[in-house]
Amino acid sequence: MQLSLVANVFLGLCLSVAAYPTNFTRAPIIVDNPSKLFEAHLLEKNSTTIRGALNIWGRSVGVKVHADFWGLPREKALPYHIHARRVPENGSCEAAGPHLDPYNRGEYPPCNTTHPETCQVGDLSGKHGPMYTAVFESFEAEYPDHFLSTDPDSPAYFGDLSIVVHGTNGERLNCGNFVLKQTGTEY
Ligand SMILES: *[C@@H]1O[C@H](CO)[C@@H](O)[C@H](O)[C@H]1NC(C)=O
Ligand SMILES: *[C@@H]1O[C@H](CO)[C@@H](O)[C@H](O)[C@H]1NC(C)=O
Ligand SMILES: *[C@@H]1O[C@H](CO)[C@@H](O)[C@H](O)[C@H]1NC(C)=O
Ligand SMILES: *[C@H]1O[C@H](CO)[C@@H](O)[C@H](O)[C@H]1NC(C)=O
Ligand SMILES: [Cu+2]
Repeated sequence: MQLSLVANVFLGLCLSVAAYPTNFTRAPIIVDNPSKLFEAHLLEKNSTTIRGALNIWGRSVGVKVHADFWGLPREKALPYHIHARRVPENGSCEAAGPHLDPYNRGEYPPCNTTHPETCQVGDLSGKHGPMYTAVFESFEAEYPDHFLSTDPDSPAYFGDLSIVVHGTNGERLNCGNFVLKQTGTEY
């Protein structure tokens, strides 16, 4: 009797430990986001030519992202992400820390665009494609993302974080902090 209880507890622990990695990495779809617009502008002071901004609106399901960047190198695919810390006063993109990754995806296995729920939440270019410049030195895109939150109580909240644009070798080229631009209906 006592032995079977111990065995059951042990089995239960094993099962929960074994089951944990199968689903702890998947990002939940965020619903009922507060209707807020956040904007992150790349630094004007930065030593690169790369400038632009990311606008993100909270929606009833996830968010809408609008990316608008220029001064980019031609025929390059540049990654960009939401990073987990703010850029400090000195403008150091290094200080923005790692990606926003509330469900501990890490870098491996790499983000697969056909399964965005298994990507790091902050990995925008992994989920939606990098900034690609063919003929022009600019990049514009608009897309929905189901996994970001405009609610400060959510682990997927990005409103007090930053974006970083990377070079093809992963180096940090320019960055900027999100600020609240508008509360209420999307325009
Ligand atoms: C994993 O999935 C089970 C069953 O679907 C669920 O009860 C549990 O809450 C999930 N765990 C996590 C950490 O999401
Ligand atoms: C910039 O500021 C941050 C935070 O204060 C600090 O950790 C970092 O070392 C500074 N970097 C440079 C290049 O000054
Ligand atoms: C991404 O997922 C799809 C569908 O499951 C699969 O066919 C593909 O091989 C995956 N790509 C990579 C690079 O793992
Ligand atoms: C922007 O420029 C460099 C890359 O050229 C980057 O390493 C740095 O952190 C950024 N900040 C400033 C203030 O230049
Ligand atoms: Cu990044």
